Amino acid sequence: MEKKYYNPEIELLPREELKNLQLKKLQKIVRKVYNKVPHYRKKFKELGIKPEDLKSLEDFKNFPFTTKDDLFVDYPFGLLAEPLEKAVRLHTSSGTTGKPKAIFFSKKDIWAQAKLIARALFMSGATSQDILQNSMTYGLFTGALVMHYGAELLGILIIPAGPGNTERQIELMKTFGTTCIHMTPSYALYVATLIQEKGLKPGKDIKLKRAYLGAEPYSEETRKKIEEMLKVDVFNCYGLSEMGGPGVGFECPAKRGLHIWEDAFYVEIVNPDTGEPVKEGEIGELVLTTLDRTTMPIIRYRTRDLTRFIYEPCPCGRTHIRIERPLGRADDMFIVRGVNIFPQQIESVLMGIKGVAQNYQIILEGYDEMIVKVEINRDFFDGRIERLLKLRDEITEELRKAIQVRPKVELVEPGTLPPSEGKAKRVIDRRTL
Ligand code: DLL
Repeated sequence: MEKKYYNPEIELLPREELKNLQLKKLQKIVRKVYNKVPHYRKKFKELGIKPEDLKSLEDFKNFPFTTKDDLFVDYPFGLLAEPLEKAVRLHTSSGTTGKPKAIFFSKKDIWAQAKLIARALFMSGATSQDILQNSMTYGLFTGALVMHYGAELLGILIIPAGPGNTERQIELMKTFGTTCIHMTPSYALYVATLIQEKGLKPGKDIKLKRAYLGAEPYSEETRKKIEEMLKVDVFNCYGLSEMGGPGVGFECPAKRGLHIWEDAFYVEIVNPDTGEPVKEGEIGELVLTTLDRTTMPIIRYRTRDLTRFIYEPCPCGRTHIRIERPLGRADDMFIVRGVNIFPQQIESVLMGIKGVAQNYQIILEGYDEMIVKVEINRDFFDGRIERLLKLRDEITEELRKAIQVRPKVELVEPGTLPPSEGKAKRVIDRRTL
């Protein structure tokens, strides 16, 4: 019989047993950070809490959060729970301001994360017969290397292409018969457009089967667009450097939410303002705890990412909880004329409109003016102005319905806006407010 699960004992573990396992691991990790990390000990003391107070999972909500700021206390080694010599790799993640977050991995941490990735790739249907072109950035960013190790562990042939040089990317795909790609969704849209423009036929000239897309938020409409353009199955992959990089959450073939590997992460969703758990099914901030990390365990990390739990059992049979595709970070939200807007809302409208190409940009300027620049398909520039005006009106109206603000929409030719090879910068705020 065909093996459906990479690690059935864990992936199908009944929830009660999964929770028991989590409690045991949490008790260990809480003891470890209390004993080994002065900053955590101080935080525990401030709340008057001790590791022994963790008797049930319910008790865990009384333990302190870790925020981004905590990562900068006694920077860069302050949160290490083991001597530095145990660490074998450093990854960083550049925040919006100043110093990058520094995350250290021991050998054990590297292979633990690789196993989670191998499990996730297997879940998507990948096997050692696949060829994965890894077009995330190699280097301090976790995106490429962490995926690389996981794919190798599964026996996949990796093409460590890195991002950019799209002509070469396509040549690699053609020459070596790439079956899977790993990149950001914004870059995938760009690559797909170039493939189309070259007149290459997906399925014939390019033999892609799956695209693992993550590292930034994207909408269901974008997924569909990429799936149609490249004739692939797109799997959403979520992660963050603080939790080891990609592979924290991953879609299964049901493609309805991302499973979080709960044997490796304890997951909560809280109200971003109060820090209290949200009501069942409500959107809130994802809070994650590493259960297996040795060198730099992090408890109750406030990711700033907004999502909600999906509680229904998954048709794939896995018992690990699913989250809705992350909406973006609370920080990604911007306010125009008093309305809270996420870039993903705009993307979702644009990518659902026929005629819209792959790239767009949101510019905020003057006194709360919002301009949406949209690249549209080349065949619209055939001199028929009324067609262009109609499309512009349609986009404006659809956006107004979705976000309650009427933006100024500017249509531009494909290739006008800066292409994204990694995480796209969608919003440019030049307001003088
Ligand atoms: O982006 C890790 C990663 C690499 C994930 C490759 C997936 C694939 P950071 O640079 O630390 O790490 O950025 C993490 O990016 O908190 C989210 O806000 C956002 N993000 C990552 N994946 C997704 C996704 C990597 N699938 C931050 N959907 C996270 C929405 C995502 N947002």
